[in-house]
Amino acid sequence: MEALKGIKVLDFTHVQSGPTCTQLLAWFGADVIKVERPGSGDPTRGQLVDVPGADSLYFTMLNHNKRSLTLNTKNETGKGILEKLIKTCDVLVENFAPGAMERMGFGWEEIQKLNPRMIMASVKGFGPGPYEDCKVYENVAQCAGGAASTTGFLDGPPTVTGAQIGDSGTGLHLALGIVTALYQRHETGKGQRVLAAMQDGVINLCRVKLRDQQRLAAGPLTEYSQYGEGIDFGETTPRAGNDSGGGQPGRILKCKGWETDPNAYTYFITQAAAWPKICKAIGKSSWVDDPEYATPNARLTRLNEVFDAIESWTMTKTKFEVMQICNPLDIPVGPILSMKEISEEESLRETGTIVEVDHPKRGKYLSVGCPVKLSASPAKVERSPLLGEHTEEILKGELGYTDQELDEILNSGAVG
Ligand code: CAO
Repeated sequence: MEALKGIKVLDFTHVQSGPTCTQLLAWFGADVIKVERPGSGDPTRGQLVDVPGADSLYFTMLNHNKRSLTLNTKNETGKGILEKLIKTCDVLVENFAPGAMERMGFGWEEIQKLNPRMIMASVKGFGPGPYEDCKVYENVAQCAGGAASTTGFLDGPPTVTGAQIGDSGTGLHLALGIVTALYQRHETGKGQRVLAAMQDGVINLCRVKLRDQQRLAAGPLTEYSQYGEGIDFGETTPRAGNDSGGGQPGRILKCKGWETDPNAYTYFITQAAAWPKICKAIGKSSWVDDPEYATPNARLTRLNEVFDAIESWTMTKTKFEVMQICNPLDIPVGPILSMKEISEEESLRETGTIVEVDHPKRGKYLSVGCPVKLSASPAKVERSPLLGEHTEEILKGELGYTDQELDEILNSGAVG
């Protein structure tokens, strides 16, 4: 039994943020009907194309387990079909530019009138305020949400991260809002609006950086490397390079092969409790009781020396050997895994986090499966739909149009 079986989602999402959300709902068992513009569909179908004539990986990896309905929602017949769909679905998800749903004639007021139980969920770049009308993309959200100003090295420019925290991160937030609203609907019988602004989602993920902003009032942030290096703090949370955010000094260190392999590195945390074991492992047993090194406070001004010593040791081992040696000793380390290594990792295939999917036009490709595992609702990853693949099935099966009505709809240009 799938957890969201019976829930119908009218999916007006495109690009990345919204599709991430509806893909999760689909994996949890919801029937997700992706509404796409006739002829072109979600613009990502044709972006970053690697197999000519086939939907791109950008699209296929974000739209598993959905059905595709082509519908021109600005055409009169199309509007009528959309009204019917709104009446039969539980959730409408959209990430259009601000005001697009209203311009289409389907703002929250109209949707409530058509279906008071409908949950209308939106991703927007910003919440209400000076920027609410702006169109926003991933890196804009990373910048406006505080991630870029706190990422990178102190002597370098603000930096964006490879993790799509603005798009996929906001999609995750929205999915939680939707299932929460569905839960509340059991009590109230009514739908509600759910808004996840990309700026807000990124700020939420940067929570510890706002923590540090406030801690500055009480003095320098001693766990940041710049403290040990004698560099003054300014008025705002600085970029911390690869420092660990939890108050335990950590860095990325070279491992065997670093000269030729850009990912032959390990993360290494000098967690206080593990200090004696770290010293013994790297051949510096004398540091265990030496008052110059024995306590976290004593080490703060010596972190460069400490990490240099650890690195001299990690450079003699592969990143996996470092893991094998340190894990049993409870020394927190982690290999820097490349995307190639992740795609080839057997254990990730076994858990369904990395899955191989077959597609009629592009053949087999790798995708990321559902990252949240429900014991009673396992997610089976199915390929993304071709454009309009389920149009007829939905119009006849869900909305009850006859063959003759279907012909009229086709002739009207509302679908196709
Ligand atoms: N039938 C008829 N019209 C349709 C349609 C359909 N099936 N689907 C979309 N359209 C229309 C919309 O109604 C809109 O028309 P108007 O401009 O006349 O209102 C038009 O297509 C364009 O939609 P859009 O505004 O969403 O697209 P855009 O390329 O201008 O902007 C984006 C893209 C992503 C910047 C914008 O949608 C946005 O800011 N979304 C919110 C934030 C977000 O999710 N960003 C992340 C995107 S991933 O990096």
